[in-house]
Amino acid sequence: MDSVFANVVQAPEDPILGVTVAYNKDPSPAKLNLGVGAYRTEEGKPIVLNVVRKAEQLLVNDPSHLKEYLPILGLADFNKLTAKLILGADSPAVLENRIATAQCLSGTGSLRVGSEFLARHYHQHTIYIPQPTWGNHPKVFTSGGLNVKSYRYYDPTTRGLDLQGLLEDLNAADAGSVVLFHACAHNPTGVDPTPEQWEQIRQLVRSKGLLPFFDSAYQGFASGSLDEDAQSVRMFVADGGECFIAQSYAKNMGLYGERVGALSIVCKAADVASRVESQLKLVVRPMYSNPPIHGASIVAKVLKDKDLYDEWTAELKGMADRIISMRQQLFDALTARGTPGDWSHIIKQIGMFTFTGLNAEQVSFMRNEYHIYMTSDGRISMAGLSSRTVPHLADAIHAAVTRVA
Ligand code: PLA
Repeated sequence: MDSVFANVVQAPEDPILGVTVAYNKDPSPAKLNLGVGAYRTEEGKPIVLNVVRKAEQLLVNDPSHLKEYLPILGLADFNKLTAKLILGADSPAVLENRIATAQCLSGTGSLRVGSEFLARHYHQHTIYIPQPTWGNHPKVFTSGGLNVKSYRYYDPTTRGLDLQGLLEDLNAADAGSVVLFHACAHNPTGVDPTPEQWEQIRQLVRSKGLLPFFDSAYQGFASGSLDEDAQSVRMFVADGGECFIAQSYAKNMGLYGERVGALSIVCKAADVASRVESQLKLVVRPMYSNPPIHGASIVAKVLKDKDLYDEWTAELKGMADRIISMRQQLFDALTARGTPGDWSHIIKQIGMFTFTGLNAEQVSFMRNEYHIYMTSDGRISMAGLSSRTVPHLADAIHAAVTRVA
């Protein structure tokens, strides 16, 4: 008898996580995974931050720390502190209790819960996402019940922001549309608006009555400063208007597999926020009931304790600085090889990734000949690189550019 699933077709691997699957199968000792954005040390190893180890030790030693279910919207302390982290402790929205926050399954889960909430309670179901954007965005929002459209963002000829195109597209968007922004360190381009450009965008968004949805997956990872990387979001919240924010602790606290993040909905009034919060529970309860306790407890410990917090920001700055130094080293290595083309975007781009401009053929050449793995759009994770591996990557890029059209 045939299986009742005999007609199920083989699905393709995920464009980002599938790179790791291919990498794991490669027996070459020279292999290098620059696909997924996961931080590696100078030795090429994953790390658990010291501050996270300390917080975990405190939790283990605390007999009052249990494994009970959390409330539907998660750990209350965690939620408060997480909203403060992105908005600033002195934010009027925080002080006036105008924020509904749900602890969610990292950044992805926060985006998804936000999407489901919008599909149920917001009159406009269209969300505009930048072109290009993180590959999972369209899938999350479509699965979450929204219609996805895109706005121009990146200009390949200048390797910079297409501000004109962005403003035109948002100006032409249907009234009330949701607009997704990367709070900082745009993935995959590494191109962020300047503060002046953000201000222009903000004015347009508010005058058109669009609803901003910030994806903050890299706070602190771009500049090394948590406050600086939150400026875009704070600018929008300062005008008193509403917005959605999805936060992730995967990168900035290295809690990837703990799946810890939050969705915050900033409202105009406290009573609205409290009703919104009540409805968020109805979204979450049938989906996964309530979020996991471990990661959120670690984060709450770190954010609550001044010494741990200071230690965290120092470790975070160390990671951001190492990534920035990898940019310089790669740029210098290509310059030393006389690799054809202008590579200054490597040092200009912001955050975890360099959007190299390499095409899909060059990417597959580098995989086949040099065992270097990256996404087919030519994005490389600078956080996966180290001083030891820069020459290998530079050789590979040089060969790809000179030998593959
Ligand atoms: N938003 C953006 C812009 C991201 O780049 C990522 C992760 C997420 C949200 C979700 O992260 P989280 O759910 O783990 O908190 N992007 C990674 C990993 C780092 C991935 O694709 O899942 C990337 O390599 O692009």
